[in-house]
Amino acid sequence: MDVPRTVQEWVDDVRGVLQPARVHWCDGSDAEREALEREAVASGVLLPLALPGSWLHRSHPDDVARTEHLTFVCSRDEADAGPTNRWWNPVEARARLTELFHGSMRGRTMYVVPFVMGPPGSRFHKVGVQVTDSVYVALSMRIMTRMGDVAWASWPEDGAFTRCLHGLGDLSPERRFICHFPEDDAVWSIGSGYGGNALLGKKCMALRLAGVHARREGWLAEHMLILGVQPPGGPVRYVAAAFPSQCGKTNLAMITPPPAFAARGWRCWTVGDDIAWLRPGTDGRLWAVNPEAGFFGVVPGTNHATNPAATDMIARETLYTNVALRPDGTPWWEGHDAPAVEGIVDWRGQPWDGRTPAAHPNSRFTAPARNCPTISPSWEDPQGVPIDAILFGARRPGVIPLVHEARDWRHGVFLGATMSSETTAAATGAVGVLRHDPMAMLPFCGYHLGDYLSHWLDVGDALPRPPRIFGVNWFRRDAAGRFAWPGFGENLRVLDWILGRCDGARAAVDTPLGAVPAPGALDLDGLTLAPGALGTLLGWDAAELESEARTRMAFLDGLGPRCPTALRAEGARLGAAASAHGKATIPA
Ligand code: GTP
Ligand code: SPV
Ligand code: MN
Repeated sequence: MDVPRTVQEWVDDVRGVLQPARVHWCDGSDAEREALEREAVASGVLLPLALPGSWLHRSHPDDVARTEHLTFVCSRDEADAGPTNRWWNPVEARARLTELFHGSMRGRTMYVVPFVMGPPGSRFHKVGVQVTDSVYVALSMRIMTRMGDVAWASWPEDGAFTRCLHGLGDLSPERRFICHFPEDDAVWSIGSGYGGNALLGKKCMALRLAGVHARREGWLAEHMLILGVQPPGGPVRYVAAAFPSQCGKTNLAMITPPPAFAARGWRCWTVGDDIAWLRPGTDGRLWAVNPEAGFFGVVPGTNHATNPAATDMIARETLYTNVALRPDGTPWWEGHDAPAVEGIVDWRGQPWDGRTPAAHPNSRFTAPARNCPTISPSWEDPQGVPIDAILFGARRPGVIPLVHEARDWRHGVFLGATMSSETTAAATGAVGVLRHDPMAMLPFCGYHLGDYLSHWLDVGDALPRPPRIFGVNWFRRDAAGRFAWPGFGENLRVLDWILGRCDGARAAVDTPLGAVPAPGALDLDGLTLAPGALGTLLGWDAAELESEARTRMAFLDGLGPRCPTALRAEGARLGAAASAHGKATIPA
């Protein structure tokens, strides 16, 4: 297959600036993977692990998470980036980054990585080409995307591709920039080798830039997992769920039914764990694909009790980043199945002191989707899968119930648009700070957030059979500060209620925020909750919700005049409903 001339010309251009010693065009073959792995071991970028086909990469200690304050939307008009993005004039951004890129690959290899996002040949797929000087990034792109010659074979007739320029630079956070050029369908990233900053097909292309296309073309590019849930004897039903980074997407996407449900024959199927592209189908429903081909998941906390599917998946052909190493050459982390042993080397490569985390809290696995034991037979279906319910979830120690249901699409968009969640180690900065994160897209929306929310309303208006929308919160805490809900596999109980609601078959009671399970409507067979836990999980307090309504309104006001008035009306309705209810609490 010939390389398209537009690609050849672009690669020649950037090569002139970067001045690498060598250029390697990736073909995606196994022989190439083996050669790149050998090269990476020789240069100290990868250490072999005592797990089949698996490697450890230790990043620069200042380069362990996304850096949102260094991530820019470089639209021509500043107003198009909106109040929640950092904007940089595209001409100035290009000039500054060209300086940094200039000669930055001298003496090094420049990898040209063609890739496809979405099932090749489907109406969902998009192609990109990433240039990088990181062999770790090239190998990661091979797992996370359909990489190599398959891209040339899937080249679109209009020749449109995303130009992804990536360089490690000097890895200094002072000279680290991740710039998006929506008008040119391009990303330039320098100074970081970390996932979301460096695997440009992922957040940069499949969310920030794809979102701009999606708005124009009437579809949605979202920070969502896609999960198939199969009740006993029934067909598979699909849900899509948006939770902020490190708030449980991968774990829910790979959920294992709890024993009481498994015994009755429930099955769950993984379609995607981080990004969903959703389009209206001819049947009036919303259909979703996972544009990725692998999982870039949080390692700490992964074990056979929390996530057996991921635990099995990452026992082979896995690229680990910033985990600890045991003397037998196997990886270890906080929350591993096995207890710590003598002689652990921490994520920095130092003897572990036993006081600080051995694995970085944002240490990650990169593993191919095909190795996931729960991967759905439909995960590469070019049509996607039809979505029955959309979930918006957040990390909220208080106020927000375990589950609540929106009255309709508009109310659901309000619930998603105004959700907030505690920050996590997935991005640099303070952890545990409550912030608004609309649809879990605050860091990933590549255009004006007000326009994005209008687009959500428009998509719903055009859908004859829209999914129902729910809010969930696995992270509510009791008076002693413990999680009131066991989470993980037990979350299937909530999905069961949600699907029941979609069928009109489960009871609910209204609260100002939305409908919650009526007493007895949540299937708790085989689960013992602490006394009072259900009250904590489903109860509500009028004063708390009034205050919640005020914060949500203030957030919408901050978006300015481009924020849809329909959402403000929902905010006002929430405030009024909360004050009208006085001090009511749902008896659980
Ligand atoms: P990103 O890859 O950053 O987008 O994260 P994610 O949304 O996929 O989150 P992930 O599933 O990796 O979970 C993040 C953290 O939340 C891990 O430490 C999990 O152990 C924890 N977690 C996930 N699900 C649950 C749950 O149901 N309850 C509790 N208490 N913790 C959970
Ligand atoms: C997230 O932070 O939401 C992730 C990891 O999924 S990254 O790919 O770095 O964005
Ligand atoms: Mn994510």
